[in-house]
Order: sequence, then structure tokens, then C-alpha cells
Amino acid sequence: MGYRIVVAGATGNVGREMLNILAEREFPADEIAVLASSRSVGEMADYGETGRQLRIQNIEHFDPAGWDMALFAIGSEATKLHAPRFAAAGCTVIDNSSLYRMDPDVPLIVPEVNAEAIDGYKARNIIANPNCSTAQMVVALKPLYDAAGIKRVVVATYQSVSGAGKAGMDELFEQSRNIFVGDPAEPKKFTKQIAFNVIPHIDSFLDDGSTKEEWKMVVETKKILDPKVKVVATCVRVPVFVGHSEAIHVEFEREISAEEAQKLLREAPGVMLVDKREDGGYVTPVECVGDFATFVSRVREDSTVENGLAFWCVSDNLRKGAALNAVQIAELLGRRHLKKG
Ligand code: 2RA
Repeated sequence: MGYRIVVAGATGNVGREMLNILAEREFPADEIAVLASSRSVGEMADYGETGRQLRIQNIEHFDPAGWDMALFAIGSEATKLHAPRFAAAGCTVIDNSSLYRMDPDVPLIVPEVNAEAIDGYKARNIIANPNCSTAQMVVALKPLYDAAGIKRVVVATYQSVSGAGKAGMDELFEQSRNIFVGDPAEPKKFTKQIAFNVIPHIDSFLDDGSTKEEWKMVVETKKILDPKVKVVATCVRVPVFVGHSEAIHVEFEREISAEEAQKLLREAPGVMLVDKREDGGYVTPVECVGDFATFVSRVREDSTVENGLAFWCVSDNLRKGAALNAVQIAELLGRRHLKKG
């Protein structure tokens, strides 16, 4: 016997990817409901490449009673409207938005890092998925943290336009095409031209001069990994369609060599080490698309600080950064709390 599972936001980048991954991982679902706003009602959504299609229902009219869990990718505003009623009806919400991530009664989960924290989900019957740039970073940090403790992390991100949704991808495509005919389209989704350019600004600015995306990486890493770890981030939008990259510099509590780190990363859950000190001996975003792994390359010692290491980290932001992590949380919830006969 399997689960009755809901995917809310079935027409967006992450929603579509959640359906693909549920199908790829053969999630034990007896029934699947796909929901979206009234605009998409009646359209069909693909269940991965199974050939099966699911008719989209209006989330406004959907009754969650009797459903086991719901994967939400509908943004904070709609989540605020619908997550409480799903949770109250006994349908556990696994939410991709930032709405509940810092709620003390809502576990923020990356299964490879803090799976046991899911046991606190009953307080709100809601589980939060982290920001994409946080998820891949903590997967890579976890084995090194366990071995040598972490004092401080300095990270620069190179985030693809799919993190800003379909509109972000469309803008990169149109601008890149138009520039060749001498007519770069005016920025709409982004503040400045994104084609052949980089923008050091994701989400809104805060009073201290950092951005909300950078704040998310700090506070979410502390909640998932360890509140004592110091984090500073610079989050940059780059002209890449899918795949976030990160240059990560870590100061450890205890000595750890590059070789020791490579060995730990090679064996770590969710990590794929691709690290040869030669041409092409590293991963780039175009190679991570569609993969489940968090790739790590360029592991090396940083002699400018005590017990320092630097490395490169790449992952499909729609997968490990969102949809895959959400499906892994659903699998974990099933294993630990919603066992079916
Ligand atoms: C971005 N991490 O990349 C944010 C939200 N997905 O735009």
C-alpha cells in the first residue's frame, strides 16, 4: 500500500521537476494529485517520462483530507494561504518556499545532513525545504564538519537564472538572442542585463548591505548544520540556465588535509567528487543538469588561515536545490513516520 501525495505548483520549474523525480525514484504513490492556480486548471501534467499524464486541479477547491503529504512549490504568499489548511487536515506539507524555514516549530531538512530533525514535524505538520544555494553547500560541508568542526565559511555563489523561475530563463534566452541583432531587450526580471553579464544581487537588499539570499545562506546553514558556524556569502546571478556553482572557503576547528577531505567527500552521501588537478578535472554547471548529485571539485588547502580548505561545488538547483530534496524529505517522512503496510 502506498501514499496519497499532492504536488502543488505543478506548472512551475520546481513543480514539474518534483513530478519527474517522483517518477524517476518510483515513489510509492497509490494516488497523485497535481494542483495549480485556476489559470492552469484542466491542463495535463507529465508524470516524468512514464507516459502517464495527470489533470491539474484548482488548489483553491482542493480538499486535502485523507491525503498523506503535499509537496508545495507555490511561493510564500500562496503557501501562507494553503499550507495551514493542508496541515490541519492531516496532510503533511513539505514546503519549498522560504515562509516557514526559520520557524522554530518547523524542521528545515536536508536528509544527508540532519535527517533526525524531521522528528519534530508534528508541531505544525509542516516541513521546510532550504534555499537551493544552502542545500548543496551543507551537503558538501557535512562530512568535513563531522571530521574537523567548522569555525567559518566564506562562500561566493554563481547562481543560474532558473532560480528566478521560467521568467528568468526566458529573459536570458531573449537577451542573448537579441544582442546578436544589436537590440538587447530591456531588463525585466533582473535589475540589469543578464546576458553575457553577472549581477551581484539576488532577492532584496537588507539594511546591512547584504541581500536576503545571502542572509538565507547564513541563517539556514546555522539551523541545519550548527548555529555556532559563522557564514558570510556573496550571491551572484550568472548567465547559466540551470545549475548553481559555489566557491567555498572553510576555516576548520581542527587540521584536515586536502587528501583527507577528498577521501571523506568521495564517501559522503549525496556527494560526487570530481577532482583532478588537470584540464577538465572539475565539474561545470552544464554537466550537473538532471543529476541528483552535489558535485565537488578543486579541493585544496588554504594556507592564508589556520586549518583552511577551499573547494568548488556545483549542483542542479532545480533538483538537489529544490525538487529532489523535497522528494527525499517525503521518502524520509514515509520511512520514519508514515509507514504503510
Ligand atoms: C534564486 N535561490 O536562485 C533563489 C531562489 N530559488 O533565485
